[in-house]
Amino acid sequence: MIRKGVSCLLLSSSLALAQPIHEIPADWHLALASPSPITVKLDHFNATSGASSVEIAREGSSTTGFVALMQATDAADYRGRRVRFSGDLKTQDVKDWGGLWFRVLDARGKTLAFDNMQKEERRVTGDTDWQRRDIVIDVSDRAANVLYGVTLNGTGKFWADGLRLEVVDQSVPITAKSSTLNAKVWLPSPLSSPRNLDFEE
Ligand SMILES: [Ca+2]
Repeated sequence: MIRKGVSCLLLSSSLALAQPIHEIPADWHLALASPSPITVKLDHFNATSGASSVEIAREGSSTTGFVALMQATDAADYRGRRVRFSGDLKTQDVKDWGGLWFRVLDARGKTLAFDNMQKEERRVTGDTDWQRRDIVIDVSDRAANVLYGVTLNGTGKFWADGLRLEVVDQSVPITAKSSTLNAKVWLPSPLSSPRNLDFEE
């Protein structure tokens, strides 16, 4: 996801930032590579679960760069099982695309499976009202952690709410095959189970 020529920052919800100010939801982390201003905040006017969603906005004329919210969880509850990562997504004037993403990592940090909805027929772009979207993936019995979140590539406004991570049976078709990628990814401290998936805090 990281593109050359663009500075990359990894931020945690525990960090206080001088400029710009990001309201990163509790238990989430922010990864970004953006040459133009971005805003991350809880939106109390647009929500599909509870009282708030998360809104990511990115300005500028260049669509180069991305913003990702991420959370890591121990894979114990999902190892050797098929999981569905789903959520409600909404966009406004998104140039390029937004989506959910999900990554399975082994104990050495190697990627065992990955999906980010980047393919043309699955990405969310332009103006869209709330739609339920999902990623279905087989978590290897060698998995140590799962890493997941939402991403906005390019510019515009993107909302997410009501995320859910659940085990499903084998009748649910997968959206991505397992693949081994050697690129190391940054792994925040894994939680024992997902938290604040509905962006209420
Ligand atoms: Ca919510």
